[in-house]
Amino acid sequence: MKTPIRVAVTGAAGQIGYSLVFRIASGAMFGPDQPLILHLIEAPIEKVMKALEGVAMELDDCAFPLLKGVVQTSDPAVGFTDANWCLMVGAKPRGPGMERADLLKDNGRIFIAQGQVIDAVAAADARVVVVGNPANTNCMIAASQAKRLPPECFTAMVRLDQNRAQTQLAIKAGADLTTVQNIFIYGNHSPTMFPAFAHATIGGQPATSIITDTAWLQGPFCETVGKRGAAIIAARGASSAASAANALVDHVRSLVTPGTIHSVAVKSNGNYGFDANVWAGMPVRTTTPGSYEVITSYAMDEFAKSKIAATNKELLDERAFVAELMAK
Ligand code: NAX
Repeated sequence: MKTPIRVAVTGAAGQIGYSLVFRIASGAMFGPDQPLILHLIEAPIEKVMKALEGVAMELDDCAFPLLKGVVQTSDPAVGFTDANWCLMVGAKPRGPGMERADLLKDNGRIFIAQGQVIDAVAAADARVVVVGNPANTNCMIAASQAKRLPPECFTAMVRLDQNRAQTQLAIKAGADLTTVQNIFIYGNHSPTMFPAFAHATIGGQPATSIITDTAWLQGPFCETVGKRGAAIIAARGASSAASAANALVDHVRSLVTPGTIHSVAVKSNGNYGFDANVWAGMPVRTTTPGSYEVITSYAMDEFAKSKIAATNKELLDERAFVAELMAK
């Protein structure tokens, strides 16, 4: 029997949390032979902590063989202690009339504080994954506070966007989903993201040789993927939750499975024309469990370059909003 790993989840009583923690405890994220201890972290609000207690009770009631313990806390210093994986889902939602700049700053404060705590108390091999929006910028903010953990340990999730893009290509081509490969997301987790269809394959053939409607690829395809979150809200009256939790399972599962190539938002280091210091979606290959190398070999045509320039600009604008916060 392997030693249990510690998996911290913020916002564990929220929508995504409620879909996520049961999948983790079942073994979907780390595999059927990896026992784990869940650290459920929530905001220090009585009603929310009560709801978290209910989540923990339901985890008990599932009798998951791999689940070796559950910590419930509103104190990040307790929740992140010795955590091998820090899954940062909790964030403040955008309220009515709230400006994007205010959302960036409010969430920035959460990610500054939690980034500092993670750096101080998490396990030596800790990996941090940010889901709470604006995910790329929150990830950059958390990483900016780390003195011990290198920036490569901090990733943000664009896997939901990759999954959405894969499905849209399969539907358009009338092909089985599993035959669609190499569709990667570049840039921000926002409507400016770029699903690079020119590199995708369907049944081993270039996707563009099967879907020859370039106008559809450049227009409705990119828009549908970019605005899918809003479409889900319009239909469901609530934001994507089960699919977001599923994407986080995929993100981490791919990161612990050497050889997997998948979309992750990472510190750009100047790759693909992104500013060196923003966290941007791009393809990575998992090398050893929890580590990866960026795949830098994909060539970009003029259309792709213009899409990347737009999403890079948005990331730079977001960084400008929070620069003061990070400097403190
Ligand atoms: P909910 O509002 O249902 O849940 C968020 C939870 O976070 C709440 O229970 C809240 O109490 C908790 N929380 C707030 N501040 C906290 C703090 N300082 N420490 C610990 N917990 C805290 O939102 P949900 O639908 O679960 O979405 C969570 C986040 O994911 C949001 O920011 C959302 O925008 C973002 N998303 C990101 C996606 C992505 O692909 N990167 C897609 C789905 C989702 O929209």
